[in-house]
Amino acid sequence: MTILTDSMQDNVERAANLLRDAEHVIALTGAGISKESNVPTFRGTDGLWRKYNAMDLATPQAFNRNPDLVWEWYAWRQNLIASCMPNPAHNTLAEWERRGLLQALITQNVDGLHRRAGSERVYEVHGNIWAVKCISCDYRDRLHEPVQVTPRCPHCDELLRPDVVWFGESLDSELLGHVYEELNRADLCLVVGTSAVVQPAASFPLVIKNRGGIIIEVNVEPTPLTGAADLHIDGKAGEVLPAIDRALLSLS
Ligand code: BJW
Ligand code: ZN
Repeated sequence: MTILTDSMQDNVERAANLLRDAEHVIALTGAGISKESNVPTFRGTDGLWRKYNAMDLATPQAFNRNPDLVWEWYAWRQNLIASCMPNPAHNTLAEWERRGLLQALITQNVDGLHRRAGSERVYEVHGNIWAVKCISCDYRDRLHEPVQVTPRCPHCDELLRPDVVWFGESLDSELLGHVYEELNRADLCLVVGTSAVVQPAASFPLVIKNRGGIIIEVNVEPTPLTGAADLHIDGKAGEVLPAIDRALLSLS
């Protein structure tokens, strides 16, 4: 178990009190929650965008230009993610859902680690790395292993693409409708491991804040949301979330 500094422990206890008193808690997670599972983040010192240009890989234009290159990158990430396991931060959120403390989990991550940890009320707003869809017809499927060659549609023979949301693409409108229902019900948003720069997800917590709700942010760095947060806990998700859980258990 990690030993926390006094100020960190104070913040952890404040978070536990806020969570205990809230009525409808939701979480928004980003790549930072999976960092301790060894899934690379996008931004930051060893983030994916340091090595690769987002515009060469995560846009529909990039896929039209060079589908093999884009698939090569996704296949590399699928291989990497297949060998990763959920960490104590994913596990804590799953446990809070089972205990009725967490009503919904909105994630920008495509790695599927929240579901693997046991979370069920998960909204994967940027899609899932194991999902594919045809660029021409309505065909969709789930992969069971990393792709080896650029896959094609069994119905129309056009290219299949990863069913994820690239820059310039809209998020699924039905899913977004459910997300906004949650945002409009929630009185506390726990924001974990996101740089909060990619819209519209970065603004989700502000919907709650603007209705008088609370934002608790857990991140190893400040973000554009930090100013709006009622509490920023500067620490690793895999250490802070289990610490909040211990504090919650000692309250009850
Ligand atoms: C730890 C930690 C530890 C590390 N513990 N913490 C308004 C203004 C300007 C631009 C726009 C705008 N509205 C829309 C746009 C355009 C664009 C956008 O937001 N651009 C900005 C970058 C400026 N948005 C879009 O295009 C979106 N679509 C859209 O808005 O549609 C409507 C529309 C259409 C056309 C025109 C205009 C509007 C779609 C966005 C899709 C993003 N897709 C990606 C790829 C997904 C597929 C894949 O994974 O391959 O999603 S990009 C990438 O960024 C990925 C992530 O989900 C997303 C967010 O990243 P995240 O999770 O925050 O990760 P990092 O790496 O940025 O941060 C990690 C954090 O963890 C850091 O803070 C660390 O400190 C922290 N950390 N270790 C705790 N152990
Ligand atoms: Zn097709």
